[in-house]
Amino acid sequence: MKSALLALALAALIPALAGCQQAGAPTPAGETASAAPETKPGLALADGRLVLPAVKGSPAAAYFRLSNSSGKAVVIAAVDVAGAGMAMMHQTATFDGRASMDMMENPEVKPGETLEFAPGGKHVMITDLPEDWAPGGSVEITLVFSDGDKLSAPLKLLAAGDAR
Ligand SMILES: [Cu+2]
Repeated sequence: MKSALLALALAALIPALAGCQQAGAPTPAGETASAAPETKPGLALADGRLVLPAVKGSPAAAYFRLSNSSGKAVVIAAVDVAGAGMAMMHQTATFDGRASMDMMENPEVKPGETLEFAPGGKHVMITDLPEDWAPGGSVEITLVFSDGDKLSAPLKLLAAGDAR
């Protein structure tokens, strides 16, 4: 009886440990991305890039183009950048000469449309970056759609001055 309980406890512990190691170890750029990328028919994420902050500890911004050649409108429900703390969709707005950021809730991409995340406009703001992220590397972004489908693609890591 006791050993059965112990075996159960161990079985529960092992996946947890494996998860920890995965999160802690610096994953070589893009390796997990190419292993099993999530795809959504008709949806393509192009020109993905993540601009590293000039100052360590500051948030980073990611940009890309999402095109929808499926026959249906899609809604982005959430976004995740592997290895980072938090990723949020923001929209930069200028009002009376002042720039501000608004949270962007569930942007929609209609059939045939391309949604562009670019400097000065829509961006994904990413906090708690791993120490070892450096220009030239690549990380994986995953978009989660309102229907539960996911799409993952690489983001090229760029230095702060290389924003475009
Ligand atoms: Cu922002």
